[in-house]
Amino acid sequence: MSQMLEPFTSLVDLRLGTVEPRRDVVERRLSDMRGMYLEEPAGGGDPLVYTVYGIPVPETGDNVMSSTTVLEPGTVGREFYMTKGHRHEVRDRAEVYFTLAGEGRLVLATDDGDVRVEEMHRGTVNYVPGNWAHRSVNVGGLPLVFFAAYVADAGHDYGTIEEHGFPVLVVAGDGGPEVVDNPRYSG
Ligand code: PAN
Ligand code: ZN
Repeated sequence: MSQMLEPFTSLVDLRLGTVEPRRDVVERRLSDMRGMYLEEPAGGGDPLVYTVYGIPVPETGDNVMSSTTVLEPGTVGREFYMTKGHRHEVRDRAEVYFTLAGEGRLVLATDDGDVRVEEMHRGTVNYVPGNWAHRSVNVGGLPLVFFAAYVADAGHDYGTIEEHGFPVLVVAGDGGPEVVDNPRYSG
């Protein structure tokens, strides 16, 4: 049996994506994404790529974990800034993404190499079924801000994506974002 929790309330800034009270903030910089882009990042510094503001609860199957993600605009080569992407450690755990600001794409893939690319913009609710690896990509010029909620015992498995990547990349094309095959994908 998990412990009884007291009800509590958090406040999300719908434009900035920050959460009050601040409990658990994780920053990912370009150096944390080493090897995930086709091209080596050019230029100096180590820019912030995204921030996750967590609303932590005990990691049990009867709780719902939630967070906001603020994904900065930018590119490495032709690839847009993106999250690392992961599968859930407990593979069948599902998740919901609700976009508050910005414009993005949600790339999803199964172990069999099935792939989907879903739209993200203010108001979209993306359902991420269990067994689909997922990564979000900022294809706009402003921060992409979304709220995520998932079964709290899901856990995050980054290793598979770090090793194999996703089957497709989202890149800047002449007429806007394009989805292209990932030449380095090894399924
Ligand atoms: C999200 C992600 C968040 C950051 O809350 O964890 O957007 O992406 P990475 O975890 O891939 O770095 C989620 O999908 N949680 O399960
Ligand atoms: Zn997830």
